Parts: sequence; C-alpha cells; structure tokens
Amino acid sequence: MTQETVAPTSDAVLDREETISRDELEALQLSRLQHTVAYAYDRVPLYKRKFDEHGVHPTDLRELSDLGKFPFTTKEDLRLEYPFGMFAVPQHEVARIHASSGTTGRATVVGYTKKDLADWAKLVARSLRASGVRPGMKVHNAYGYGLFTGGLGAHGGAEALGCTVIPISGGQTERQITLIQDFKPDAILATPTYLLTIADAMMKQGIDPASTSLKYAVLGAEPWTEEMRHELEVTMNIKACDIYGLSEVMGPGVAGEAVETQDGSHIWEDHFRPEIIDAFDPSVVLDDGAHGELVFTSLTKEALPIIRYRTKDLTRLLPGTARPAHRRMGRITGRSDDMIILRGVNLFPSQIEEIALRIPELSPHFQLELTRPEGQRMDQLTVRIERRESVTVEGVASAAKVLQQQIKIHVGSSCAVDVVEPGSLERSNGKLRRIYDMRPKA
Ligand code: DLL
Repeated sequence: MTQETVAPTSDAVLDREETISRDELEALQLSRLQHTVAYAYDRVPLYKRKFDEHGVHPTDLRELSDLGKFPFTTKEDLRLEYPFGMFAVPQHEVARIHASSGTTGRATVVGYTKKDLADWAKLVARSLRASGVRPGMKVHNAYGYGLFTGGLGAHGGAEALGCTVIPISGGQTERQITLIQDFKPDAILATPTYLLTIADAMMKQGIDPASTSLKYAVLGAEPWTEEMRHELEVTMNIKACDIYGLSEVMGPGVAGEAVETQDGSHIWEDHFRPEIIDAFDPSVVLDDGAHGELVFTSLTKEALPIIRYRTKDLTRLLPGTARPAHRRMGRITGRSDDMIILRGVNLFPSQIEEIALRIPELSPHFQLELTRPEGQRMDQLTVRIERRESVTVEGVASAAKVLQQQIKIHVGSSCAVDVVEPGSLERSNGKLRRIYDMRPKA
C-alpha cells in the first residue's frame, strides 16, 4: 500500500461555535448557564443545599456576572458525595464513569451520559484539529487508559475527528518505540514528560527522535513550559501543542491550543464558563489578564453539572486569537497545592524547568527534594538534575553554579544543585512527580 499524504493544516472545517462572535457566544453562555444552575439545583441535593445556605436561587442568574453570587464547588465536595452523590441523572443514564485517585483520601468519581460522551469527543476532536491533527491521520495515543480520563478521552476525540487511533496507553516504552517505527503515526498524544521519556529511550537505542514519522504532539495533563516545548519540538522535529482539562470538569479537551499561533489553549467557552478568582480571597473575581485560580462552570453537562469548580490551577485569561470568541488561558504556572513554600518564598517546579532548560549543559530531567536537616529549623531545597550526555565534568560544575544563581535571582530562593548522571533519575510514565518532600510531617 502506498503512503497517503495528509492534507495541510490550513484547510480545517471548524465547528460553527468556533467561529461565532463574542456577543453570540456570550448569549449562548447565558442561556446555557441559566439552564445549568436550575438543572443542578433541581437534581443534585448538594447544590440545592449550598445555594439555599448561600441565599441564592437559580432565578438570580440574570446576566453572566451574576455567576459570582453562586457558591463554589471543591474537590472536597466530590469526595464527600462519594461515589455518586453529585450525579444529576439516574444511574442507568450514566454511560461511563471515570475517577481520579488523588494522593490523599477518597477518589473523586465523575459520570457521563451518552450525550456528555459525544460532547466530550467533539471537544477533544476540536482541540486535536486546532493542534494540527486531521481526519485520516494515524494517532498514537500514549495517555493512560482506564479510570484516568486521558486515554479514553483522547481516544474518543481522535476517533470522532476521523483519525486512525493506535490505543497504546502509557508505559512499555520500548514497545511504543517499535510501534512508532512500524505504524508510522502522524501525531502522538502524551504527557510532555512521557514524550520526553520516549525521545530519551529512542536516543538510547540509537534512533534519532527527529527521524520518525511524527509531525504533531498534543500534550497535557501536567504543567509544562515554553522551554519544554522547544526541547521537544527540536528533539523530535514536531509541532507540540497544549491540551488542558480535568476530570471534574470533563477530562482533556476543556481547552486546546492552535498550531498556527501556539499561544496558549483556547477554552471552549460554548461548553464551559471560566472565571479567575483571587486564590487567597475567593470572593474576588479578577479581570482578564490577572493571575489567579481558574474556576469552571459547565454549560452543557448532563450527568455531572459542575458549578464554579475551583481547579486550584493558577493561570490567567487572555483574549482569543486563532478562535477569537474563545478566551485563552495562559500557561499553568502550577497548582496552588503544588506550591513549595521555602523559607517564605513561593516556588513551582515549572519555574525550575524554565530556568534549567535555558542552561545548555543541563537536561530536562530533574527532581526537587525538600528536606529539613537534623537540628535545623530551615528547609532545604535540592535540585537534582541530569547533565546532558555531551557535557564534561568541568562543564557540569559551572552549569550547577549558574542554575543556583539563576534560581536565586528569578525565584528568590537559595538551593543546592546536584548534577547527576544521565539516566539516573526516574522517568515519567504519565504525570511526572517532580517534588519529593522528605521534611518531617508536622
Ligand atoms: O489530566 C485530563 C487531561 C488528560 C488533560 C490528558 C490533558 C490531557 P486530571 O487527572 O483530573 O485530568 O488532572 C487535572 O492536571 O487540574 C491540572 O493541574 C493538570 N493539567 C491538565 N492539563 C494540563 C495542561 C487530566 N495542559 C489536572 N497544563 C489539572 C498544565 C494541566 N496542567
């Protein structure tokens, strides 16, 4: 069989909602929002209780800004309602369940009706298309399948777009490489750190990661930086775009990035209404452009309508570009619960990634270790980072010093830097754990 050529990126047929005006979009949001708050109030006891306690009623939502009068929903609410207390439809109407384990406490369980699954697939398809993927392309899906929304969510979207899906899931990196070489996919869907693992393993096998058939990568599920995008694009000779989402709100595809602008993910605002709040004073809704915590309200979900869900993700809203009516989100700096507070200074792993990747001798493989040395009251941060293969011992010593200085200048924290051998740190299989907190528990 001859290799088919795939159409270039400029010829995509967009959903009508991707091209409507901001005014039309906001009118749609308002009517959908009015429906959703009434629907949630009538069908989910938790929402009725919370709205009543808060002294608001669905009829108070007359314009979009009235949303700020309604109470927030948190992960804790979902945990307390475990397993199905947040569902707004009887169980026989729930076509699928997903759950996230979380590191502490009960899992948060989410459900989808058939229509929810169709909407989800449509939005993932929209995101993939924005990122350059086209019908007829072969898509290697390395997001984990199972209760995690990444695998099946991306799968449904790629199928809905009309792609040939290769459902490899995460892990078994050697096998991934064999299949990439044999099946010749056009696009890969993975977490950024797992794509890095794949590229790294290719190099170990003597395969040039830039020589594969892959042209596009759609990456998400964990924070990543522009520096990491550059690293992956150059190493793999691909275009890498962001996809964002979270299980409580839907899964991947809440927002997706356009390959022609690569300037942050467009939030699909015909299905989700975003807000940014002050993480320290949640009663304050911030203006576009201001940094804070991202909050979402679903506009079309049936099984699990979600009102003002506090994501804990820190970012800002920016005007739409490639899809003008849909606002973009800035890169996620981190999650408020992943923030390291080191001797009074706030720090996120993505800041270290940004700084380290600008130092040519250092690789993107790093971990942050927090300790409190015996008898000391001060916490210590050690950045453990692999050197690049090509670097000499002298090169490493000066790179470590530069990293330490740059962290001091840009973040404001003193830290120790330990440059380790290539391949010595644990590799990602999906969402990578960057922080190792060894401090004694209070
Ligand atoms: O990670 C859904 C997903 C799967 C998104 C595949 C994209 C691709 P959860 O496991 O519920 O769902 O984790 C959601 O992951 O609140 C963010 O903190 C983080 N996250 C997801 N996408 C991005 C991204 C999936 N593009 C949590 N950039 C979210 C930064 C992201 N962080």
